[in-house]
Order: sequence, then structure tokens, then C-alpha cells
Amino acid sequence: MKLIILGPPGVGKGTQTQKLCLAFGMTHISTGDILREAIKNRTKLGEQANAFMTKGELVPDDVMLGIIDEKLFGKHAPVNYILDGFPRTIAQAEGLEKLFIVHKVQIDAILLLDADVRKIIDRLSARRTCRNCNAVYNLMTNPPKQTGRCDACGGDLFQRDDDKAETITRRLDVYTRQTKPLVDFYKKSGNLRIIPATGTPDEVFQNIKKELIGG
Ligand code: G5P
Ligand code: MG
Repeated sequence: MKLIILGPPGVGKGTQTQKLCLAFGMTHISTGDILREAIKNRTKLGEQANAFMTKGELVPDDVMLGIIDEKLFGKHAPVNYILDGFPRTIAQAEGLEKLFIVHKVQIDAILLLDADVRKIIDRLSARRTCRNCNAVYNLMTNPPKQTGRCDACGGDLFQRDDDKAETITRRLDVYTRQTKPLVDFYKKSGNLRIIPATGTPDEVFQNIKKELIGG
């Protein structure tokens, strides 16, 4: 199965992708995680991406398409995967379609997570992420058992630089202008599934499973 998970910052794309990967043995491809790893390792890509990410802006399309081409069709390419955070612009979606045509691959479904923006701001302000395995927590609704430590691997939990109030607002604005047009783009393909994403992560996961396998 090949899926795209779409939705505004903080709606739960990473959380649901981790659940799907665990349940169905798929590979999680998060462009945000790839860029944060590059920044941590001070690579050329990291240097390039850092300025955009701290401002809540998008990294240029050609850079992102190059990363995805390598991840999906390079050495060690996965067969079953979920794209989390890509595509994010019409140009990225068109570039991805071209790659799929060249490699004779088809996407099975595009999941659009749908939730109220006010809920999203609260979720992002309380998010903590594991530096080691990228597991996602929430200080209000899903805190780790031990403060500052990941339940899964014991790694250090940190708050993302772009989860400050003013950057969150900017990211939501960028989503509305540059990424939301993808909803209409994918509606035309007939593969878009709209998933109610309020409630608990487990409830949202049930909604996704109902859409994908009927229960
Ligand atoms: P990212 O890393 O792709 P965003 O902004 O798209 O970042 P983000 O912030 O990672 O998305 P998410 O993955 O949708 O959000 O949400 P999450 O982390 O799973 O959950 C957020 C919080 O809510 C957590 O605390 C979680 O516990 C809680 N939560 C989750 N689900 C639920 C639920 O169902 N119920 C409740 N109650 N709580 C829940 O991109 C970052 C930057 O990288 C660059 C850009 O600069 C971008 O801003 N970038 C790209 N640039 C260009 N093109 C691309 N393709 C790019 N990809 C990344
Ligand atoms: Mg995420």
C-alpha cells in the first residue's frame, strides 16, 4: 500500500502515520523529519533548510522533489510507504505524479486529516518529540511516563523550534495558501479520503481504518 497523509500542521499526521506503520508494516517517510535530521547533522541540505523552517516557510520545491526521488526510487526504496508532509504544493504534487508515471507506480489513497484550527494550536504548543526515534507526545493529552524521556526508547524529548506561537500562525497561513489547494487537486483523482481528526489519536486511527479496510 502507498499512501499520502495530508493536513494542516499539528493535525496528527506524524501520530497517525506511526500507528499505521506499526499496524501494517509500512515505511514512514516524513520530509519534516528528514530536514530536521539534516539540520541536526549540519549537512548542506540542513543549512539550506534551516532558514525556511525556523520562519515556518516551505523549503523550495526542487530541493524537496530531489529528496523524494532519492527516497522513493533510490537504493533501499520501500515498497509500502506513507508520505507525511509531502507533497505540500501543487508543483510538488505534479512533480510526484511525473515520478510515479516514469516508475509505473500508483498511490492507493490520500488521507486528509480534518480538524478545527483552534484545536491544532493547543496541540502544537504542548507537543514534545523524541530526539532519537521521533515518537510524538503531548504534555496535556499524551504525556510521557517519565518527564522528558521517551517511553519507547528512553530518548530525550524536545520542543520543536517551529512550535512557538508566532511560527505556528505562520505555518497555518502557509498551509492555507500553498498546501490546501492540494485538496481540490486530489479530489479530482477520486482517491481522496476525508478523515475526521478530532477526538483522541486512537479514535482518529479507527476512522482511518474504517476508510481503508472498512473496520
Ligand atoms: P513537518 O514536520 O511536516 P507540519 O507542520 O506539517 O510539520 P507537524 O507540525 O509535524 O506538521 P503533525 O505531524 O500533523 O504536525 O502532528 P503530530 O506531530 O502528529 O501531532 C501534533 C500534536 O498533537 C502532538 O502533541 C500529538 O500528541 C497531538 N495529537 C496528534 N493527534 C492527535 C489527536 O488525534 N487527538 C489529540 N487530542 N491530540 C493529537 O514540516 C516542518 C517544516 O519542514 C519544512 C517546512 O519548513 C515545514 O514548516 N517542510 C517542507 N517544506 C517544503 N516542502 C515539503 N514537502 C516540506 N516538508 C517539510
Ligand atoms: Mg509531523
